[in-house]
Amino acid sequence: MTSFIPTKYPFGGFQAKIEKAEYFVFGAPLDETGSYRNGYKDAPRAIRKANANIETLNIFNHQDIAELLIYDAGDLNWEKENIKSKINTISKTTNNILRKNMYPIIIGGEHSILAANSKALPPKSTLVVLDAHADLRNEYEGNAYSHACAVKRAIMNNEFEKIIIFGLRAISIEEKKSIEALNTTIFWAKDILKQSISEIRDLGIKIAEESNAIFVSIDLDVFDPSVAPGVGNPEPMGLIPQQVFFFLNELAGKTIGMEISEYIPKYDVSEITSFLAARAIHTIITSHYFLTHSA
Ligand SMILES: [Mn+2]
Repeated sequence: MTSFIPTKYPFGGFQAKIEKAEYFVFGAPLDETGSYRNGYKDAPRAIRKANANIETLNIFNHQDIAELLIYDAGDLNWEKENIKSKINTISKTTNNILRKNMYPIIIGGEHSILAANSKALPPKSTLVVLDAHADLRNEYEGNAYSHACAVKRAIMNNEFEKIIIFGLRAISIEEKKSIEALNTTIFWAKDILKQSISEIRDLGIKIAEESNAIFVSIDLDVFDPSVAPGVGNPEPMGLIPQQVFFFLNELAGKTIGMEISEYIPKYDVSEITSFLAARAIHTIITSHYFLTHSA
């Protein structure tokens, strides 16, 4: 039986009745395999707190989050579980949410939550990963569930129609070689940085048109460390919020769920990263609602 630690700040600010909810939020404070820093377990609380202090309208379409029926269960309560069992718990929870026709929003935790969520998704969906890193290692420091293996696990766990990595800029030689063999489309940060916002927006539109069901996996290190310092493995030459938000806003209508990961509050500066994370979730789900509920 999955249990949750309830939250004081339900995402969106208005806790819907679970029977009526269309969006289901839960925190997955996975904090096990950090290869450089740790402290991911404190992220869901900090992101919810930031969310409670941002304006409720989406600037792209003026959708108010107050109209969305969101149930926030709180954080998974799993003190005594090992990593494999935690991954299973996340996977089962996300799968249950999808089976009840709700939209899962998973607040990590480290990026290894993708190993869980990828297992829960319907086959032939499109996985859009926003990440500075490829996360394509088979195992890292002896652990197949390491955050450095998140995308590799996703590929092994499900039959995706397509896998897209957006904002990539840090990769090992082995990962580079393996990309060619995998059904993966890369949008390198160096190329995105040369594009105009309207070109990036058009790319989002094209991906949405070519996909039936998209799951979005945001590793916050896709952003430049100057705008998102509170992450596990900062990597320079990253994206700025405009480049990511115009892209995500176009994808949102086709999304069936999302996760956000790799935030570490103790390395943040002035809560920059938690407010960015809160706004990223807010933008995707309000745009999803706007695009799927307004005829
Ligand atoms: Mn990363």
